[in-house]
Amino acid sequence: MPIMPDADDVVRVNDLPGMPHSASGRPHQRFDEFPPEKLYEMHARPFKHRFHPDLAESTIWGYGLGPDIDGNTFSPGPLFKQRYGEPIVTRIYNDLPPGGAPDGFGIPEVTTHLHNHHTASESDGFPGDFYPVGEHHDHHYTNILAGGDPDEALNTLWYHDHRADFTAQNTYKGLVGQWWLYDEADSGDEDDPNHKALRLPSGEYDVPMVFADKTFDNTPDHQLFMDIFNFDGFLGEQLTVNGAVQPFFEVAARKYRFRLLNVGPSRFYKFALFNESQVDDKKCKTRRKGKEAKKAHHHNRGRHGGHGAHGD
Ligand SMILES: [Cu+2]
Repeated sequence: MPIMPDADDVVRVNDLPGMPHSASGRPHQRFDEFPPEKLYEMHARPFKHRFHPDLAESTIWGYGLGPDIDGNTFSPGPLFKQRYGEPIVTRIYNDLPPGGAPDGFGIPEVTTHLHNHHTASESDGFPGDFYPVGEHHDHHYTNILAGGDPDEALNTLWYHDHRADFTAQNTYKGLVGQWWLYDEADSGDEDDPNHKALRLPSGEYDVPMVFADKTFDNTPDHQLFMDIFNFDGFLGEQLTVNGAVQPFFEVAARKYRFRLLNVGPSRFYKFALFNESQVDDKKCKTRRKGKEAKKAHHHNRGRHGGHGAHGD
């Protein structure tokens, strides 16, 4: 199973000239009161992504930085690990293809919402705040508790394109990512000596999983397909996790934290964990099928600099 790269490693920058820039023209509130301690720059842009070793590369949309477009653009996007009390700014450029994509879905206008985060309106990725190709917007995340209330603490968040009427298409095309927020309790350190810390599994044992169902078309290069006229809820034929079709993840015999995120477009999931010594015959069959598939999927592991828990 691929693991998304840490945003600090792939999209963190030292300077954002002209900060804070507002694509909507509305000024940033209380910017000077919460000066950013970390800066990020991401470009929403097309790149080539392989969902499965048996599939050709699909051109989808993701977030990245730098001239190596296919090597440094990601979907799901870079994984943000932030902390309460540390304001940041993320600048997002719209580098999508003018006129859109030839596959008939997705619109090259963006506005990026950090889902559930307590964000000032001009940084919140409001659906109507979309901007065209070539423009950029600075999202100022103060990372303070709403009303100073510790019960308002949020920890597992995600960001996604939010363009009015095209959110499903643009997110299906890849404009999604996970965004974590630590605090004193959920501190990101399982050995934290602080008695208030939950000491949840951390590091490589704290695992993002972005679930998305996708359909690939019948052309020789198997591009991503979406039926945009299905308003009852389009369902993809293949299940992907972190951008790979049915990947495997080898685990150590210890506690893990799995951060399960369903990014749609429409499917419901029922998740279960079970011990292989306890499965009945029917489930064993499913599992055997999985084992055969494992060989084919093997090199799906470790993409994006990912890791298996052991020896991978
Ligand atoms: Cu959302």
